[in-house]
Amino acid sequence: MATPLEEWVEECADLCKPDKVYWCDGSEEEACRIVKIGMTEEKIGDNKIFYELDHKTYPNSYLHRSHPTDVARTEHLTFVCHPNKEIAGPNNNWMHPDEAKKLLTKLSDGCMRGRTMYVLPYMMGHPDSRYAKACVQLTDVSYVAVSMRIMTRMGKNILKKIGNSKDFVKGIHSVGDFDPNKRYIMHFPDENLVWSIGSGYGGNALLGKKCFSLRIASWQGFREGWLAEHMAVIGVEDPQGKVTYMVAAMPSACGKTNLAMLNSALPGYKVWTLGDDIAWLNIGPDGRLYAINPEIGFFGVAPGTSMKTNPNMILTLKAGMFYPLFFTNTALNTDTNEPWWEGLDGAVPKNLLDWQGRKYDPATGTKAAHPNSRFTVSIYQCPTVSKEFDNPKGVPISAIIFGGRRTKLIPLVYESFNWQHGVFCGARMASETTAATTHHTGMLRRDPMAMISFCGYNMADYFGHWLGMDKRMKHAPRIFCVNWFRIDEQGKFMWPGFGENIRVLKWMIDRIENRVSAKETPIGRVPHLKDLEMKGLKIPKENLEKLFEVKPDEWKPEVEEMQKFFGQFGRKMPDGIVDELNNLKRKVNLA
Ligand code: GTP
Ligand code: SPV
Ligand code: MN
Repeated sequence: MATPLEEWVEECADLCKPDKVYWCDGSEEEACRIVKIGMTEEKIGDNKIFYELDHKTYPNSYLHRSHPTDVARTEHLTFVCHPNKEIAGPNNNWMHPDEAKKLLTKLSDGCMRGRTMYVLPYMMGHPDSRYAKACVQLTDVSYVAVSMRIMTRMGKNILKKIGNSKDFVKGIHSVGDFDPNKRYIMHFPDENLVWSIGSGYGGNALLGKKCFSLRIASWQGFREGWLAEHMAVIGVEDPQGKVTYMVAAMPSACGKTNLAMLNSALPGYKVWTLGDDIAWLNIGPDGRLYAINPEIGFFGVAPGTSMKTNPNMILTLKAGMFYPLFFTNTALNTDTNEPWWEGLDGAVPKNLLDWQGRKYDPATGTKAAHPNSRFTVSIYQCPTVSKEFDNPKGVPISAIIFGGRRTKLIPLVYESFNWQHGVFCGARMASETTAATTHHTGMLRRDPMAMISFCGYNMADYFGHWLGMDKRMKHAPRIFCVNWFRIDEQGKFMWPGFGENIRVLKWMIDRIENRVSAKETPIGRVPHLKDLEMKGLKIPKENLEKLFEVKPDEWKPEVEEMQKFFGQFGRKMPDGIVDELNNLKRKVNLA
């Protein structure tokens, strides 16, 4: 008798009609074999799937060039298919599940002809964790099959775990013919199913990541009393050796990976890495909020990564402990056979191929690496990985940080007055868009909790769920907001960022430990300058003051924008948020 899993795989194979079906065991030997297939047999246009890079400087590494139209998540082609539109909310594209399935069935008929269908059993979360979920993804491309091995706990032991049960998360993925007109990323939350066709890129194709661990898991969390969030998870160790765990929600390409691997500029302080993109937050038996990172890899932004900005990441990329490591859409230095991207240390190499494999001429003013070029690498290679990383219980969280990319207005750091106000601070977040999605970059967009692209249900209900967490926790974390991206009149960053951000984290710890007071402003509490450890950093006092300035008049248009955004949700908006908005309006003289 076939198991429910075997039946499902067979059904999908009947529809997609691959030449072969191959069940992955997740071993290193298998990964080597699949990478070889990608280097020799498989192609995207004229490009092979993988090119071997120099293994002396970047051990186990390969370059992947995606289809040129397939370089980022495509939010306009992403749908959340609840049985009714109201559940999906104005924050999601919606299609009725029957209609979506009809469309996908048509597009998938024979889509894997001539290809192999890889069956990938994997776990999001540590298999011993009660919060972990067993999943199976199907895919027809080696890049995705092996990327899933880097990003998730993949292996045949998961098949045993699933056994005869129907309780596993399903993912169907095919690159189809990469036609953006036939590209869809569809979610069926009530069936724990993600179905994606036409894209091989990151969040569109590694279905355990954004699709399951955020969009579907956020819906599960809503119904089961937990939170699935777009957050980094870190432990900050102070000079006495005490570790304070924090999570940080920041939109795509706004600093989570860099924060997760922060190399402290303050002696005695150290940041331990637990996650750089996704956190699942559960209330533990002791009433505290616990975080696990369901992933085991980084799919990180390459441009801007250097020994100066993020030395721990450069060391991770060169560590060579785990097979393999991918660079996607970076440039290639043909003299050394090494990957290259804008912002990497040293001079621009003379002989570069750009991300599409064409000879690069800097005189054209274009970038050699795609701005959303990325690396895929195991977290176990990270020199700062926390010893708690594999703890199935997760780590107890003392602070929640919300941070956007704002060139103006938003202070470097402020603390919320209480939980409800903190949730409002998250809900009113906005950020300038980046290359992580196929939008225009640099436009201000409302992005509550950095989840606008990932909340798999009506965001008004999501806000209500956040507000309600407070009553169920005995020790709620403090909520802070940060902005590393303020610029001055000359267009230069006013705060040096990266390793210097530890000064901001230290202030948070001092607040949590009740060691310092803070200055009340209409939007929250900002530091007294004397409480910010500035030793070793020269920033003129006027600039520092500017980083914490809150002028009610400047906030008026911002508050009007928030109100407009919240307005979309109509009467569904929870009272707690409406009350906080009204308070703020009064404080900036708008009411
Ligand atoms: P996703 O993987 O898309 O979710 O992004 P992320 O939030 O992990 O962003 P990441 O840390 O990769 O940073 C994206 C970009 O922001 C990179 O180009 C970084 O160099 C830049 N960045 C990160 N932290 C800072 C900072 O403190 N200051 C400044 N100025 N730039 C930063
Ligand atoms: C993001 O865009 O937030 C990412 C990259 O982390 S992707 O996996 O493509 O979503
Ligand atoms: Mn992300």
